[in-house]
Amino acid sequence: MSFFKRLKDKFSTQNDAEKQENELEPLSDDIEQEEGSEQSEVEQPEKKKPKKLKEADFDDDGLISIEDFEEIEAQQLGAKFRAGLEKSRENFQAQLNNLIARYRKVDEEFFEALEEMLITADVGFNTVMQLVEELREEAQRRNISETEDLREVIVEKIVEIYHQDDTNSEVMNIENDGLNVILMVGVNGVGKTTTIGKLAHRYQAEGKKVMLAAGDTFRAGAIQQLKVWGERVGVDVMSQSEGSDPAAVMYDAINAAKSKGVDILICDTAGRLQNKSNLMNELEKVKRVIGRSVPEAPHEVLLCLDATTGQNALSQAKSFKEVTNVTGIVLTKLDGTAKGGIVLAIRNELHIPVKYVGLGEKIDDLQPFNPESYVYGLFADMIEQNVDEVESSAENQEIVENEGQSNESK
Ligand SMILES: Nc1nc2c(ncn2[C@@H]2O[C@H](COP(=O)(O)OP(=O)(O)OP(=O)(O)O)[C@@H](O)[C@H]2O)c(=O)[nH]1
Ligand SMILES: [Mg+2]
Repeated sequence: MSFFKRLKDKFSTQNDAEKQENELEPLSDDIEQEEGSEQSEVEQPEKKKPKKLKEADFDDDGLISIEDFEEIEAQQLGAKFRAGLEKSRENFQAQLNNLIARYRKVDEEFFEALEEMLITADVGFNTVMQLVEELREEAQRRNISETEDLREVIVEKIVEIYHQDDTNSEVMNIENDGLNVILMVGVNGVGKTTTIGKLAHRYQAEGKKVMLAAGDTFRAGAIQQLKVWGERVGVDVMSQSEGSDPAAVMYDAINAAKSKGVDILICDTAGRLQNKSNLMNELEKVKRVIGRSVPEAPHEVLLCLDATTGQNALSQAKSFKEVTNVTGIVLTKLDGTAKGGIVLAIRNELHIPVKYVGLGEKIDDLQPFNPESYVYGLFADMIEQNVDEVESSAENQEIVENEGQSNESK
């Protein structure tokens, strides 16, 4: 199965939407259909299983199969990435179509133009050089001479290049027993507090007991903002007054979390400038206090980066990496940029995994990062169109062959 077909089958709800539309036809049509059922059965094209579950999909205990569950989950993820990456997709698809139309033959000029396109989309210089070098080799190895035939290889290579550096995984280091502590860090306004709210919502939905710690005692209104998220999600927020020592807030919060049997404590921190050494030192103090109370903690130090700041996000990450052991990146506001390539730059140039991406402001707009759903979001229309074209040309080929055979037998 081709790479594009696999992505389409996994993430697309295209066929389901059609099916659901059909299901919403007025009742009278159903009756009509029943009358002429023989004919309509013949005409029904083969469609993918609907996302809407039928009674038969549930077993005696009212549960659905793991396969159905995984299928629905992948489709929902695909739809989220598709919606969140709309701006980037419009940009990436238009640029790539343009390049393919302008340079029909695969040659050095095409590769140079592709390099330029990817660098402009924030993919990062070193990553682009590596990606395009591998494309050159692949094109030569597979004897691809038309740029049109490179579409799928380009998208496939993006996923490969992401996986290449797989020493760190996207999976969160969360243990099932005992208290887990997540520390959220980053500069002002990148989305730390919002991400904490969304993350609390996710974990709570998974059945975890969650608590929040209002460690941003610096900015006026920050404690209140976290409390609002706490109320929205329905979790406790531990706080002290504005201006108090963040390390003391964390210390108290950890004790409270332990006594209440909390599974996951998520700690907010003040937005800090990467060049302010006192603020960066304060972060180390917070980390030390957390580590003293729970030896394995913090289990995750998540650095929030705002995707719309492009290459600046990379330099922020480098500074934070110097003072604290960042275990993962949350790339926020990916919905707000047309330069979604920043994900690849972060992964390849910083060697820190992107664990979550923010695809909007709503509570369920934080999604675990996965390179396949990401490239699907970046190229969904192109992927679907390409698969449809290949399928219809295969069908036409079959018709021609069948006609040829029946003519021969005549
Ligand atoms: N579109 C979009 N907006 C987001 C996303 N994440 C956060 N925001 C918005 O970004 C703004 C800043 O978010 P905060 O969570 O307050 O950022 P912060 O890092 O806590 O800011 P400080 O506390 O000032 O350091 C808010 O308006 C959020 O709604 C996202 O994924 N997409
Ligand atoms: Mg905040």
